[in-house]
Amino acid sequence: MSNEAAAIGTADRRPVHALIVGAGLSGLGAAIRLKQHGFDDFVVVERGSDVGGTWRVNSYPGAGCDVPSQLYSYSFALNPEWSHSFSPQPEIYAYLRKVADDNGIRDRLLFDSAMTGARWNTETSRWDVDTANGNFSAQFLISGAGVLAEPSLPDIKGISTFEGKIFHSSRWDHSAELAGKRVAVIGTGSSSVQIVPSIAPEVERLDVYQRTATWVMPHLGRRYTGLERVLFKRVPGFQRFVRGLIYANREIFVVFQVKYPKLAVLLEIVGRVKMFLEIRDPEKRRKVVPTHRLGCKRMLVSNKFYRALDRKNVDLVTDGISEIRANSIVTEDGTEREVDAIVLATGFHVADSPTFNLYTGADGRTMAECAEEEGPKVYKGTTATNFPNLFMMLGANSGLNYTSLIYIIESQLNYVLSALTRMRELNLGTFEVKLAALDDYNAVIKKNMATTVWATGGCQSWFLDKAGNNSALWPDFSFRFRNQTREFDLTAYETTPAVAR
Ligand code: N01
Repeated sequence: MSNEAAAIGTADRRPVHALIVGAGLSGLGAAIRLKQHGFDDFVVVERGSDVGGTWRVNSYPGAGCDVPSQLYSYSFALNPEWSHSFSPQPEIYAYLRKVADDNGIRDRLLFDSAMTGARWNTETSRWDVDTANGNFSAQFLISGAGVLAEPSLPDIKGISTFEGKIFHSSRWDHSAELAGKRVAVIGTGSSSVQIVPSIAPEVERLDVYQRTATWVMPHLGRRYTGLERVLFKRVPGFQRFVRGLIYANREIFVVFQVKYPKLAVLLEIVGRVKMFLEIRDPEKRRKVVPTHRLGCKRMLVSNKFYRALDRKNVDLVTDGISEIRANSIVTEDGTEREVDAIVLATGFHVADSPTFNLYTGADGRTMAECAEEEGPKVYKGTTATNFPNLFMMLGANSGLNYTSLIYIIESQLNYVLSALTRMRELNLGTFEVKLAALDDYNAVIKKNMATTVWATGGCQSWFLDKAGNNSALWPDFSFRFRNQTREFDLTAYETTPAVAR
């Protein structure tokens, strides 16, 4: 630590130029890009005991990525070794561990170091960050805490009285023996469609509790041939070329979801044919027909889910759950079904993530309080008024549901690096986005959002916040997000000079 750095921190706070929260896709990427660009004075605090974030914790049976493998890697670390065109979770987790090793950032990672609070200190113009493993004074804070990281547990009467195993999909209890048992899965989202076919053949009985039917599309995954892997490895540019083609192909979904949602009817035909071909039981087939436009909820992708539902040992329950008892689930029609274990595939807190309580801005309000009072307002998905020198990875309206989030993360990292470089060149100490710039930006987002399938498709989804606004997704082509984050647009910000210390 330099003398200058030591002078900036207080007695119990370690001074750092940048502190990164989380060692998932965002935090790991941020650490590597900072190091590559010579911003060497940073630490990464991670609540878990390894890198990987969502790809470390989501270890449920069948976990995998429904975005093509070729897009699911950093642009600076393509992986010619993917075994399949859509990767299983263990491979993605292994890839992220390897990326951490190959890029020499392990010495910056502080594991078992949950961030417990970050407060903007108006006197030092720095972030006071408390963690389970020491306290820091950081000039810049990069939050990579994750969007789908905080499990949403259903508030069902009697749930705490259940005596069997009960756990959330993202906190899979690997000690729970499900083979030969009566199991319930609550929820039919992206996690459930991977879990249900994986456990259905081994359990005695499986009750799948569906609140809302969602469109399921064919899974186009396959194993890569040896030749393809050799080409990826040995032919310069080949893998990047394939990646480019797949990227362009995925952007077509923007046409269905954002530009002309009515066209989604064409894809719904595919969904209907799939129901017909994969479910023989007419009653079950009737129950899986969605009542919303395709894309309104995140489209599901599976060739196994409907077939699993069609099994004799699987029941698709669409009556609402009224109560959970010591050994059973009771539905609103009065039926009681005995179960030994319950899997809660019930999604995550997104717009209402408890993480937002941890960040306290310049006026003393937390991010959660600001969002409650004004709605989650973020500029270019990354910065916010009242939170100087904070970069939020995957902040409001930067999410994508049809292509790789790594593309957005890398766009944001371009913005972060451009900001840090400009600040250093101009000898600036702080930045804070101007309210006018923030409002203008969000007015455009709101306008673009109005005609999307997420707003007009007739469904509830985790994309929407309490007020019914979609604060999760980016309503345009992903390359437009990339374009707007190429350079740090200093004119949109209030800045202050660096203080000589
Ligand atoms: O969660 P979800 P998920 N009683 O919120 C139901 C990503 N992901 O973990 O639709 C009964 O989608 C709820 O019902 P309803 C991906 O972005 C990616 O499956 O609200 N049911 C719904 O069916 C995805 O979108 C991959 O009516 C209740 C389900 O639980 C996101 O993670 C793989 C209930 C929750 O579905 C979240 O997916 C997996 C209640 N009280 C996940 N509460 C990839 O492959 C909720 N539900 C990249």
